[in-house]
Amino acid sequence: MRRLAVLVSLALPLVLPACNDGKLDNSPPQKASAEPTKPATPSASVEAGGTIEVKVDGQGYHPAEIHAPANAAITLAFVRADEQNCGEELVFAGLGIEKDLPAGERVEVAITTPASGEVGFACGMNMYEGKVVVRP
Ligand SMILES: [Cu+2]
Repeated sequence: MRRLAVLVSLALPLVLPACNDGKLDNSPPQKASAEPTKPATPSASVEAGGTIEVKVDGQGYHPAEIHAPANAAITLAFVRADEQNCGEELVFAGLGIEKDLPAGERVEVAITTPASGEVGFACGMNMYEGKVVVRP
């Protein structure tokens, strides 16, 4: 009698392919763009006979754009908070108005708006610019 020896070779090498060469990227996607928190040119309105205060600082005039009715008497009250800016001269070139703005003082400029268009003002070097825009 012959015994059949069943040899079962378990020596089968398991070769796992090294397929995972990718690096996991779990970083969050970048936000496309931050929303602006304030408009580039802050504006404000004044009515006929009214006064609007305009602050002057190192960034220019605030507001830099003032909406007003046509043919209206309005007053702009400029307040230059400190010396840390170059707003000491104020020029309304189209109206022939020039004023000094001493720091800490309130300087009122009375104008009459035109029938349409806008009236620009600037510092003596044209670095800061503002305008009164006539409402249509
Ligand atoms: Cu200037």
